[in-house]
Amino acid sequence: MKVYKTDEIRNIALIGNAGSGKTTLAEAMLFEGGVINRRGEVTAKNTVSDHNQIEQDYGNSVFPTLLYTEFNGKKINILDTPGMDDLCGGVVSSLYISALGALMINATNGVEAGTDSAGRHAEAANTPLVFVFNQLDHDNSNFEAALDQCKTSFGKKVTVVQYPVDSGPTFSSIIDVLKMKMYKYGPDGGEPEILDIPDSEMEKAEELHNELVEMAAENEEALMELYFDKGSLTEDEMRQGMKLGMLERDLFPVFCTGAKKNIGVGRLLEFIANIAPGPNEKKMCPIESGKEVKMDESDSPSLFVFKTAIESHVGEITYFKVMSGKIHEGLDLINSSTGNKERLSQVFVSAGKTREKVDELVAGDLGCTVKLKDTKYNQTLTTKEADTKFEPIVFPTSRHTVAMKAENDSDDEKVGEILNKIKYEDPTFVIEYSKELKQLLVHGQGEYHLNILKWYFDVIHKIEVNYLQPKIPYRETITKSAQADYRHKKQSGGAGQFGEVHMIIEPYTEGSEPKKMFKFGEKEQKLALRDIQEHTLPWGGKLIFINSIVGGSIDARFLPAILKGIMEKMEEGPLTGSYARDIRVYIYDGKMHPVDSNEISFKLAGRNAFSMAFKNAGAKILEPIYDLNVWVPSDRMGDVMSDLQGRRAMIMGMGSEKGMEKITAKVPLKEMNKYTTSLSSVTGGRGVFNIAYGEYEKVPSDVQDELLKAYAKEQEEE
Ligand SMILES: Nc1nc2c(ncn2[C@@H]2O[C@H](COP(=O)(O)OP(=O)(O)O)[C@@H](O)[C@H]2O)c(=O)[nH]1
Ligand SMILES: [Mg+2]
Repeated sequence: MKVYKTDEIRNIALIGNAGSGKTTLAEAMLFEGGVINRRGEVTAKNTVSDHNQIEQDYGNSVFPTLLYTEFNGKKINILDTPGMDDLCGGVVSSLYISALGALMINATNGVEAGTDSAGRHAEAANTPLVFVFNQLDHDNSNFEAALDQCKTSFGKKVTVVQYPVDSGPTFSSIIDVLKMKMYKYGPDGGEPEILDIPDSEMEKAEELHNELVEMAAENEEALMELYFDKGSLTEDEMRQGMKLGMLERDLFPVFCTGAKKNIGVGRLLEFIANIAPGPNEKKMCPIESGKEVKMDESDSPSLFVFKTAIESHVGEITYFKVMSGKIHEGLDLINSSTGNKERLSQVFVSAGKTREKVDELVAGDLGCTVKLKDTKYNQTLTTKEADTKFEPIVFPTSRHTVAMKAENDSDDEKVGEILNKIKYEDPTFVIEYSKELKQLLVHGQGEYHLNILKWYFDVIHKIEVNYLQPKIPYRETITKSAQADYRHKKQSGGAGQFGEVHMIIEPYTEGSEPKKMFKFGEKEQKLALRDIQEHTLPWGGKLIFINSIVGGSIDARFLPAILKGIMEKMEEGPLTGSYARDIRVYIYDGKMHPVDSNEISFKLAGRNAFSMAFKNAGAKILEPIYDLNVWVPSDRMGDVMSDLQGRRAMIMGMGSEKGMEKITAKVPLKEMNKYTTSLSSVTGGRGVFNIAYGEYEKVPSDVQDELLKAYAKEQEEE
């Protein structure tokens, strides 16, 4: 393959709802560019893009696949992405490295769940878009209705460049209002006849042409003036204006295809090759540290890894974008995250599962390599001198968590190893062993996402694994002050043990001051504040430990042991065994024995005094509350709200955002089980949400009673 220069490269991500035709379009693009000479079909499981067994089993793309085609002297790198929002990791990374997203619309269905989410990811990545209306050959396709929906969701930036003359089963002709020509395709698509626009369409075509010219002129004053002077723009001026508009994301041009029949694909490629922004025209990915490099072949080489995949017989394949300079086989670079050396033993371009070795790749191009020692997605390879490190892609936080358990305990270790590999293939899986819950937690994007994970265990590794509901990390705290004394004494046989501790505990809140006087019934207790230690607890919250001992009733050397005893009890809270938090403890008196007092004795005395005081201090169970944002179509607001009310949600706000209603709420984690599925079912798949830990709050008393009962039962059984 010839070496393509930076301005001869285009990187596009195909995005949109599952089933809109991305994989089919990618296939036709490769065919049009002569990279393949026969088009495969998704249903026949023989497309270049959906080459993984899991994709063929599911009949759907699961990973982003890197492909390329060559057209009009340009190399067009294509990232075919999955449409299910559960698999959005691949969409996010593809949009990050592309200068253009092609948002596919199924003209039968209009704006779908995956259209909304793909649009949102493109916005977050600041990636320009074209809209590709596909499936125009369907009986029920309705270009106008789908276009209206897109304008409602994405605004009037959505501007027609093409519209179909005859959508439906006889679909064969497209009017192009940029070229002001009609493209007429034969039954096998491919090369069209380029005809004059028929009189019957002229008025509509001219109107749309003028709209397009206006949109193109809008982004540059000079063009706007020309347009007012002449009343039109030349093709070159149009190109310049459209490119600017696209780069600003002020113009989303609309194209028409019938991907399965290869209709409109060549013309779309021509537009991408001639007008769409190149890699050096979109703003460079920001750097975190090191030298600021330019997307130019003359600069020092650097590359950014956006995907790692494991393929049988090959091992790990590392996909990257050349960010600066040029790279070739045998080049030694360093990984700027780890400082380790890596050699590019081979450099490939990639078309699905086939790879072709190339001599050189220059800034802006996408490719892959194999046999790197230890370089994963989001890392930069660069020269030692430049030490450039690009900012990582920020993947969406998880929305669904399960606890994973091998059916046979003997498989536990293997399960851990497999998960550790899979998490590098799909960055949106987050694996965590919770010591607190004693569960292996897998965080993902939704139930579908986690079902895909299970497929690996069932089909590839043949290990039976089960998904369990994750336990809730409750906390315990107190709501009022209490006092307790405890004497630990053991004087039978051998060395004796003796320690006595008097303590007061009270609730701690951020910023509150310790007190010098407490009153329990008639009894007043005055306190000296001799030494105040603030301990930030590993599980959140604080323990304030105050030495209020006067007159040497306990030696200072025993205080660490008392603290240790309290900490032990806080790790295993007195109510339900959950971590305790936000408590202030005053140790104000006690007794020692000249011979028998030792650290063990004071640890036990501290622990038991704390436990006794805790139970008299209005102890409460706390539960984690999450901050939830939900976006729903307005006609589904009622259903979504009543579902939230059933989940003990506290609604914090409501508002409109991009044609959707946005609800913000606080919801207990306990009630968020399977929210992905229920939101999807009440909103016909269009509702989306994100969720993040907020704070701990006291549980309502009925929930506390339930938890206490459950804990008592558990203790009995043990
Ligand atoms: N009739 C028709 N079917 C299409 C068209 N494009 C794709 N398909 C079919 O729609 C289904 C989904 O296509 P696919 O490319 O997998 O969609 P993706 O999920 O967006 O990648 C497949 O069965 C395709 O053969 C089209 O333009 N017309
Ligand atoms: Mg696909």
